[in-house]
Amino acid sequence: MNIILTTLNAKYIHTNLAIRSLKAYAQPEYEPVLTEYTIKDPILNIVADIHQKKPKIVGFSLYIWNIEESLKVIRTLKKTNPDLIIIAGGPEVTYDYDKWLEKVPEIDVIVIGEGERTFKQLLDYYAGKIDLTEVQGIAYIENGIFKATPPGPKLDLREVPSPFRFHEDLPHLSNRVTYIETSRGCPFSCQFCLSSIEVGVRYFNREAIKDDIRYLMKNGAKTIKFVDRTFNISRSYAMEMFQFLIDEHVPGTVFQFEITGDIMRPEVINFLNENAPAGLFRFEIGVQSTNDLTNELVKRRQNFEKLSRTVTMVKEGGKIAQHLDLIAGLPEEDYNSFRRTFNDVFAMRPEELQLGFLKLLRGTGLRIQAEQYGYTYIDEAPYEILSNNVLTFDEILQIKQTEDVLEKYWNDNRMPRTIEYIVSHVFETPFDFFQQFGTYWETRGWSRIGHQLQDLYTRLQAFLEETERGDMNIIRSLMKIDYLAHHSFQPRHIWWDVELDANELTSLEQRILQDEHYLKDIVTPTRLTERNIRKHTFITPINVRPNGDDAMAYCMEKGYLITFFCRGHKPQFRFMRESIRSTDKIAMDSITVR
Ligand code: B12
Ligand code: SF4
Repeated sequence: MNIILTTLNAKYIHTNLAIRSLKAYAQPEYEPVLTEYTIKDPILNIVADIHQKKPKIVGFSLYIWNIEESLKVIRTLKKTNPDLIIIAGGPEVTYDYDKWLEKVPEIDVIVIGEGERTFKQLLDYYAGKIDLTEVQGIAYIENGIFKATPPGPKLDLREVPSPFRFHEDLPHLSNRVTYIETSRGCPFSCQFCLSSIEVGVRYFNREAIKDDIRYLMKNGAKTIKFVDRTFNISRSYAMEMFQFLIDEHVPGTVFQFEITGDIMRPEVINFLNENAPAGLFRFEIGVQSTNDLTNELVKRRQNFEKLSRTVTMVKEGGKIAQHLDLIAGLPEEDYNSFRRTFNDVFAMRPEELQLGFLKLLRGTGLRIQAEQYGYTYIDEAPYEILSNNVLTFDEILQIKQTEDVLEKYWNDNRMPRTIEYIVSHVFETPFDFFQQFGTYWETRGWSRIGHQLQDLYTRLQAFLEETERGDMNIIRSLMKIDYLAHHSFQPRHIWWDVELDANELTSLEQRILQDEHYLKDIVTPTRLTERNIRKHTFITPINVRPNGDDAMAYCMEKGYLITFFCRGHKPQFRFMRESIRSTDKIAMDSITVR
């Protein structure tokens, strides 16, 4: 029996864990062939590829990001072979399955919820071993009548075989994300989330997971993401895993986790701060909203104070990158409340902050309560909201405009000093900066085009100059430092006009040569020659004097920023006073590059 398990991933780097788990469970009796595409692939290419494999059964793994494209594939595929059996599974069809069956007659059967055992039972049915009514947890239409069978008991996950031992996966481990689960279910009940529906948390076999991780690392996996809904529900379990990963990780591997911030104990963070190698772990923390009423309405119990403590401690530890998520459009969170949420969270200066817009997922409590909160939303996936009783579509668009600049100017860490200055000294709040700049950005169509690094600088400068915001003497100086900090060599392009003529430059270089201490501690054994100075330094006037090791500290003073580039090192900075006399030492303050 020729069986295919397939899906359309959101992007090439993603992989689908479900089809691997289904295959592992179906073996050894059945040998489904795994084949993955992306939502960007042309429909006909996908159809042709599947068709040429001559399957009898094709199972589709369906999610919010692929349902629309997958349905096109399913419809076309069935036209090429009406006898083909199409099985659909995944969170997107687990709810409203009666509507899906009615809407898409090309689907023969839908598997509801957890799929491993049910899928194997279905294969048994198609192999003639059992009756269809014996298959647990499916929905189908028979002679025009809708039928659904009751689900079986939840799987004992400790006995589920490993989904990671397929040879065909090995070549891709290093360049794609490997998803791994150590538990299923979530004890919380956030009404916008599908994971709130399943009751209880079940764990996989710990030792088997450790073996899987060893195997994945040995075979080149670089990014391993745990899909557990909140990895740290059980402290002892999380600690055991962290310890294992610290002890046995292969350098270069990154492990990502979804963490619940407020239940993370300080001793766990202290442990990580002391023991985890920098860059080994990355935490994703859903904050969603800091509005108490909103959290109460969506049944999300969250202690923002404790969450802030976690984020701050992790940040101070400097070992673990954090990504914080917000959702705009939750009940009773109007524009001003969202602005507050944003600012509350931005105050922690997370490395990455992402705005999401509420999606009314099939099966969730909020979708059922949509009318009560006056939600309007897109009928098709991803069911994003357009408005509710406290937020208009215009306001949603205004919030959306912050997304692109937040991504480029904060999350990408292109100009930390400049943005820090702007959000704390120029605009009333960080949200106001990102929002107003975002609107300016959007109006000029910049969200639809690519940008070189220097464009980001000229665009920010244009915005601030045009809107007459901030002291450009300071801002331009900070921008110069940020720009140069992003280079490993003398920049080919600068975004500002050259301000020094050849004579001035030469005399500054001569001045540097006079200072015997200069460069010595920057790099040895570089000889102090005119040629070397010209080759390795970049000199530009600035109006602020950076202060020592604190990347964000500076004082107002006119002078020159001397940037020294040396292969294999981050650029080194020195500040030279404008009024320097031949006997003065060049200020040796360095600037830490974040
Ligand atoms: C990995 C992941 C992603 C990846 C996508 C990876 C990819 N392949 O492309 C990324 C990061 C891109 C992503 C993004 C989003 N995601 Co996401 N994501 C997940 C996550 C964390 C893991 C999925 C997984 O592998 N689970 C483990 C497998 C084994 O479980 P499973 O998927 O449920 O599969 C079982 C059954 O469903 C069934 N089954 C599944 N497929 C099939 C197929 C057949 C034939 C059969 C028989 C059975 C079957 O059997 C499986 C085994 O029991 C889940 C949460 C979670 N832990 O499940 C959310 C989740 C799938 N995401 C969700 C959402 C809402 C989103 C976003 C919209 C969030 C946002 N930003 O607003 C975006 C959308 C992206 C887009 N471009 O539009 C929702 C799903 C809603 C839905 N109806 O699909 C989930 C469930 C989170 C939640 N709790 O609400 N996501
Ligand atoms: S949002 Fe997070 S904590 Fe809330 S139910 Fe979903 S997975 Fe659980």
